[in-house]
Amino acid sequence: MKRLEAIAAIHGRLQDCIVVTIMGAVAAELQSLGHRPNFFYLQHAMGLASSVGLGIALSKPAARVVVLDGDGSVLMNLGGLTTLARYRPRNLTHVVFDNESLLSVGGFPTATATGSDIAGMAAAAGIPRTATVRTLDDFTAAFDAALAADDLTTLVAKVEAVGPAGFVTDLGLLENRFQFARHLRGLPETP
Ligand SMILES: Cc1ncc(C[n+]2csc(CCOP(=O)(O)OP(=O)(O)O)c2C)c(N)n1
Repeated sequence: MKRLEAIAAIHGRLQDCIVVTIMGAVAAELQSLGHRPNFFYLQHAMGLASSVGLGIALSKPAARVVVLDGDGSVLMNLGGLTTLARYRPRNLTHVVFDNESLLSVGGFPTATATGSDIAGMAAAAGIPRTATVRTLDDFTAAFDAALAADDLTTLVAKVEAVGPAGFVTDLGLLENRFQFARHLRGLPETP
């Protein structure tokens, strides 16, 4: 499965969610499929997309929050999994695209290439719903099930280590930051 195909398969569903991505390849791929004011690309702060998603999910319980993460990023902030489990926001779906690689900085292998199991670590941290999927059909079914389940989910999608040719887009960091903040301010705080 290619990550771009996986994001394309759920892009329609993301219109109605708050979406936070990590930097680099994922951010550029999502933007290439169509940017929305409800999409925020967390540039540079590697490992903290799930933490930003957690804060938004807790402060906007009526919103459905989706984090698009990477294996290298999750491995840099494993404590983030325990914090997610501790607060258990039922409106948060944490997708980890596991390409077993730090693709955005040259493709060095991560520990998942030698067997470390992110879904297993998420389950051990106390995240109630976890799964690992390897095909596009399984990914879309598991993603839809996560949205429908209304509980905290970490969904690991094993994907090929391929990405876009470049990661720089014409959406400036500050433009994205202010647009996204305006979007959040317009959302209700209670369900
Ligand atoms: C604290 C910190 N260290 C290093 C980097 C450089 N960096 C940017 S993207 C990236 C790799 C991210 O890997 P992963 O989450 O697996 O996503 P992928 O690039 O494979 O899509 C690295 C190391 C950074 N942005 N921040």
